Amino acid sequence: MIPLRQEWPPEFAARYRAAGYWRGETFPAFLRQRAAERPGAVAVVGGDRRWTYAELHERAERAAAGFLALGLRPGDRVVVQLGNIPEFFSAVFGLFRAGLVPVYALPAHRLTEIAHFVAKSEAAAYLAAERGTDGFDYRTLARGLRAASPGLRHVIIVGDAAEFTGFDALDGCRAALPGDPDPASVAFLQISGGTTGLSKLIPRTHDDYIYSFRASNEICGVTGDSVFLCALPAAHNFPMSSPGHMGALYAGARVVLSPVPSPDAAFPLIERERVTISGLVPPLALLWAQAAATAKHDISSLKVLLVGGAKLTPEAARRVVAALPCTLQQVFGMAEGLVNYTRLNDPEEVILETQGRPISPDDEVLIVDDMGEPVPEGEPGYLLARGPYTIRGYHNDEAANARSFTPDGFYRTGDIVRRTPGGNLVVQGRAGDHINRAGEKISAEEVEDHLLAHPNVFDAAVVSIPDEFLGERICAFVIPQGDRPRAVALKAWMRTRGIADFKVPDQVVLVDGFETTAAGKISRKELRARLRARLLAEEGAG
Ligand code: OOB
Repeated sequence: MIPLRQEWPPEFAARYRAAGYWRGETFPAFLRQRAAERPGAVAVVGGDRRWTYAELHERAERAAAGFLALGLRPGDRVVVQLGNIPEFFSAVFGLFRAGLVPVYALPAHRLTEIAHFVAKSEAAAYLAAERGTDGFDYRTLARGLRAASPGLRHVIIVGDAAEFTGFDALDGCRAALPGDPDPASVAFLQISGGTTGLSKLIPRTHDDYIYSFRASNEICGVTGDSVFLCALPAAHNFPMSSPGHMGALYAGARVVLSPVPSPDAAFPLIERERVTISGLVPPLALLWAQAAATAKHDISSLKVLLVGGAKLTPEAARRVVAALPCTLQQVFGMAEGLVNYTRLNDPEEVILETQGRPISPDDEVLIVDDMGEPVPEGEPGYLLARGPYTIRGYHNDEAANARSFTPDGFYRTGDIVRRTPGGNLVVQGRAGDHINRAGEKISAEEVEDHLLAHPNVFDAAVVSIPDEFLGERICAFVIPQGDRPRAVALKAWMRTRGIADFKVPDQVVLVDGFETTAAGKISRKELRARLRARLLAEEGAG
């Protein structure tokens, strides 16, 4: 199998190499190096397990040999659905070592989504844990997946594997392991928060991704003495690379896994492990801030808290800063690439009121109007990005690529931003019709398509509604047909669709019809905007 590539034009690739961003490093090589340099240092802590760098390296080697012994071949894609457990790391570093390509699913994803990732990536295997923290049995999902995905050759399970292959028993011939992968090849596929329809797959190379977290380490102050608490799902791009668990492992630091992000789970770990840095989405940061006031645990070791994934308002930022004993660092990033940070020594107003500035001197950021022309400095516009760790295209999706990239290779982020005189970005909104629910991006169209499959739904329009806690919540306007469905029943039915729970509408409003203009049909986008405005006006009045 030919390694997947992500193509930057040769003159860009040459520039990024010459500037020292792309250094030819790879995931297997850096883990091997850390294991050689600091074999006895603790790399990963999860539950009562503490793996040193030597042990993590050894486990990854064994898993890699085991994957190949099963018949998987370098270049094959493997959908990985693991929560915050140490095996996340032995599995993905094992895959990297064997030249296999992880496709990162979230623990919350269900059969419909996993089957889509398997189909889109043409995955040869699915790797999951027996159960999640919520008790969900992924072996049941795997059985459905087998039926839905004829191309899938293996199911590998961490824990009790039932009829599937057990991850812990994997082993094989070390001599069969390949050399280090091409640094320019695709290391893994990340999942996009779909703006239109289903999630797209984001190919990231060793070169580009390692640059992004190596540079993030510098900006966030991560060194070999840091202790990173991974409280968000490890498969998310934010806790993976900003600077994330991968940044921490690159630095030779310690990664502590919290099974869930609540203060109840996280604070005792911060105290016990003397955690120095973590990252949260805004609703959780507020929850931590609230809990800190009455916390029994000593969280004074925490030096930096990154907050991103959704907009942190200045007011919320002030609350976080007042309540937590650390420096707030805002991060505005995307799995497609571009990441902005406020800097640790920025003036307070920058930290509270902006989402920071790009990682790299070679990040090219344009803020443009509807016609694609740059807006006057300081005015809001659509953010376009190009640079040494921003992709040039999605995996296997020409239609999305035509929409999402300009002819000269800028990624259309869909975010509306303005730039302050100091060069920092402030996120003001977005162009697309997705809902940012506590950092999870949900496509309105995807949720509408599910609703339309219900026999008593004639039409549906899904919109985001501002929510005090979540930032935004999902509201579905539904025109019924036949028996009028009840909102609770519709929500319960959505839960049977094999989708992540965070996509189930928080609110269902039954309506008699959707207004049309005098001229007839209006666009979905316009319709969603009008329905949202009407509901907000009614709520405001009521
Ligand atoms: C992160 O990545 P994704 O791919 O889940 O979502 C990207 C989108 C951005 O385009 C933007 O709409 C929104 O999430 N976003 C923010 C934000 N950070 C992300 N909107 C407002 N303020 C922020 N601070 O969410 C992600 C990836 C890497 C680092 C951090 C977040």
